[in-house]
Parts: sequence; C-alpha cells; structure tokens
Amino acid sequence: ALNLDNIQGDILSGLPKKTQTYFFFQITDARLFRSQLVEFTPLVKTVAQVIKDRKAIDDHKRKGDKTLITMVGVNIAFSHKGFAFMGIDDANLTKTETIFEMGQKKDAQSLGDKGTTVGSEFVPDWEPEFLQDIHGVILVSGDSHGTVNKKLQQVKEIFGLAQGPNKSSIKAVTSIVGDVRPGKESGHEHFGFLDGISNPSVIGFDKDPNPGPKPVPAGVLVTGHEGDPVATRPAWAVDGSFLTFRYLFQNVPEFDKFLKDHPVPLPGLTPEEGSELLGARFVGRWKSGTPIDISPFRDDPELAADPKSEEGFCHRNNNFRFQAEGSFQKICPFAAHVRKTLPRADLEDLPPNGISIQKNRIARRGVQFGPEVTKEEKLTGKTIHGRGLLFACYSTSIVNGFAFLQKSWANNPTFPPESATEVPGLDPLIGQGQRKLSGTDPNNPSFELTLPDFVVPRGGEYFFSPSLKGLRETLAV
Ligand code: N7H
Repeated sequence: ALNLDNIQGDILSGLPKKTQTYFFFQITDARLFRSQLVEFTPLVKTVAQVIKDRKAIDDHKRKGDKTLITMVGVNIAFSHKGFAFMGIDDANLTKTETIFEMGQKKDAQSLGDKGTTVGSEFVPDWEPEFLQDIHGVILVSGDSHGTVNKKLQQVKEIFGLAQGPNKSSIKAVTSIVGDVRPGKESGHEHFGFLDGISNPSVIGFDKDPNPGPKPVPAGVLVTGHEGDPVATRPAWAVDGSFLTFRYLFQNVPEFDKFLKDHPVPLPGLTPEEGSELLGARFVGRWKSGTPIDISPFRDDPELAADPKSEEGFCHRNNNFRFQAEGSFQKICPFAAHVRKTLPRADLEDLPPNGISIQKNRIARRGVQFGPEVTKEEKLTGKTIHGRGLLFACYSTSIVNGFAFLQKSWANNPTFPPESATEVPGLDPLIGQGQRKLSGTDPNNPSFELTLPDFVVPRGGEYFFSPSLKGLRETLAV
C-alpha cells in the first residue's frame, strides 16, 4: 500500500491552488543547505495532508460558507546538478533517465525547441535564467498571494536568504508566479479550454476511478511500486517522482486570429461556429471540456457540466476512446492535442495485439501565468504581454512520460499510425517542427493546414521530488 505520509502532495493529489510560486534556486553551500533542510522538511505538504485540505475545502463549500479559507502547501524537488552539488549519489535515477542527468537545456534541441548553435553547443531560445544551472525548485501553492508570499518568506528565512548572502546556503535563480484565471475562466487555460479533466487514476489510491482511460499501477507515478520501470531503488529514492517543468508561452491573440481567419467550412455553420469548431478540433475538446469524440460538431453543455467524483474525476466527459474512427478522422483529427498525448484506442486496439500506453501516462499539475488578453491585443491579434502555462507533470520516467509524448507523439507527423492515406501531422498546440496537420475539415480529411507557433517554450528543467523519508534521513544532515 502507498504510504501517503511519505509522498509529496503535488505528486498524487495536486497541491490545492489559486496561485502558485515556483522558486528556482542554486545551492551555494551544500553542507549548510543540508543542515537547514532539517528545519525545512516539516513544511513539506504530503499527500495525506492534501487530502485533508481538500476535504476542508469541500466541507466549507458544502456549508455555503463564503469566508475565504486560508490554505498553503510547500513541495521541493532537485535536478541532477542539485543532487551532485549536495554530494548525493543519484545513479539509480540517472541510469535509465539519461535526460535527467543531462538536464533539460541539453535535451531542448531534441524536444524541438528553437535555438542557436554556438560552437558545438546548442543554446535554446529560453529566458536567460533558465540557461543557468538550476539545482532545485520549491513550489508554494495557496489561496492568495498574501498566504503564498508569507510562506515563501518563511522558507527563505530557513535557508538564510533574508539575512544576506553570507548567511544563506542558496541563491535565487528566478521566481515565477502562476495564477488560476479569474471568474468564469477559472479552470480554463489561456486559449480558453477547460483543463485538468483527464489525469490518470491510480490503482489503490483513487476509490472511484475514471471510467475512461484505465487506472494505472501506482509505480507509473510513484517510484518503488508496481509499474516503476526501475525494479529496485535505494530507500531515499522510493516514494518519489520525476517532475518535468516547462515554461510555455502561449500566443493567445495570434491563436484567436488564426481560428477567425480559418473557419472550418462545414455546411450550416456560421463563420464564428466554424472558427470555434477549428479550435475544438485542434484540442479534441470544446472550450467547455466536451470531447469532440462524443460530440463532434457542436458543444454539449450538459456533458460539459458532468459532475465530478470525490477525487475530482469527471465521468462521461472522459469516457471515450477514439474507437469509432477506424482509419478515418471525420470525428476527431488524429493530431488533436488530447489524441496525440493520450491516443487511447489508436494504440491500445492496434492490430494484432494492441500496444499498452500505461507507461506513458503523466500526472499534469500546471497553472497559468500572465494577464488576461487586453483590448489592444485583441484588436491587433498580437501578443504584447507574456502569458501561458507553467507546465508541470509527474511520472516515474521522463523518458517514457513527458519526453516521449513531446518527441515521439506530438512532434511526430506519422503518429498515430493507423491511417494509410492521411498523414496526421503535428500536435497543433505543442508540436514542434514542420507545423501542419490534416483532419481539420471533416469532409476533406486529407486537407492540410499549416500553422504558426501557438506555444513557445522559454525554459524548463527536469527534477526529482523525493519522499519525506528521503528528505529527512538522506538529504538533510
Ligand atoms: Fe495538454 N490546452 O489548454 O489546450 N491539454 N496542453 N499538454 N495535455 C489537455 O483532458 C494544453 C501539454 C497533455 O488524458 C487539455 O484534462 C496547452 C504538454 C495530456 O486525454 C487541454 C498546453 C503535454 C493531456 C490542454 C499543453 C501535454 C492533455 C484537455 C501548452 C505533454 C490529457 C484537458 C501551453 C507533453 C490527455 C484534459 C487525456 C490535455 C491544453 C501542453 C499533455 C485543454 C495550452 C507540453 C497527457
């Protein structure tokens, strides 16, 4: 059974958040840092504590209590460079995860990020902070900037940052603040689509699993359990998970203008409806969350309002498999974002015996950053203020998880494989390379649309989020 007191809360439950700060740091004094970890570790919120927090939020809502509930949670994760600097042998982590050892900057070219080659080195077009060495990240999530900042201040004091450089064991690399969008858009990402609908349910953890995709063995998300690709782990590396972070900017006015300029020419639709349909066919869901595999040509508000289970899983809303399609993409383009990133029947039913996608599942925990689109941006169709997604996901393998989804699926024009006549093309949101896809026009499925960049990666790193026991007994001294 899973020891919920030993696993960091963000991994299985997601720290509850209206706002979240990612504090990236470099360790400057390993010995001092590891001694200060003793005081820091009790602040780390576990899965068990997150479950309690979520129950308190639900009780509060049920009672109709309108007062704000204060809530804050801290988690921590380290890069390979961070473990090395601390003198921690992480060979068990790096032996299958060479990209964890390399770091994301060195993996950026293979992910398809743009950049320039300087000498023999590829330098991605990232924010300068992410070109520096990052040793770790502290996540602070909460109900308001006030609560989060207060907690972050406490963390900084523990590591001596408040007392000036001589007393501190770490140096800030950068802090990024993410905020859930306001009002009706809460839960929707910046392009306008409801997010966080489909995440893997975990055998032995989620009581009321999703009826759509199969539940995964715990080891797909938590090290040291059935499904973990590495059979044995040292005690400190059990009950942890790899955290992939990506700083993804979204060109929202440009995305909206592209939809406006390229409505799907389906008879009976107004141009506005045609544009809305194109967006839905890019994502595989309507903005409301309704899957187009169930409701292909118009949104279905009743389906979208699908009530959530206790664990937050939607039911009908995620109960589809792209099964009816065969080798045709009238209902859903092969390259639609949710089809590329979780191909369901496309692989599971592939003749002769199907291919399991369980090892490729990830738990997504992102949050939005940046302001709402302004009037000027709407009018000009050009981004002035940076905004996007602080993409974060957990899995026991980055190679099988995030990196596989990005490189072998999203960026791969011939994936999914079943069509003999049409080349699926790239994931229209996150695909990098020759950005075009087929299947946007239901009546002309081989028609290809060439796309500008809608999502631009500007930084990131690969981390490992250790257990509480690992923090207390191995990392802290
Ligand atoms: Fe994606 N979007 O808002 O349009 N994503 N995503 N994603 N994504 C999903 O089903 C989005 C990104 C996955 O289980 C939804 O919960 C945007 C990366 C996976 O059926 C929406 C960005 C990767 C799923 C978005 C972005 C993934 C998923 C539907 C970048 C991995 C679940 C909501 C700015 C490489 C698939 C839902 C499933 C769903 C959006 C990035 C992966 C709306 C804007 C980089 C696995």
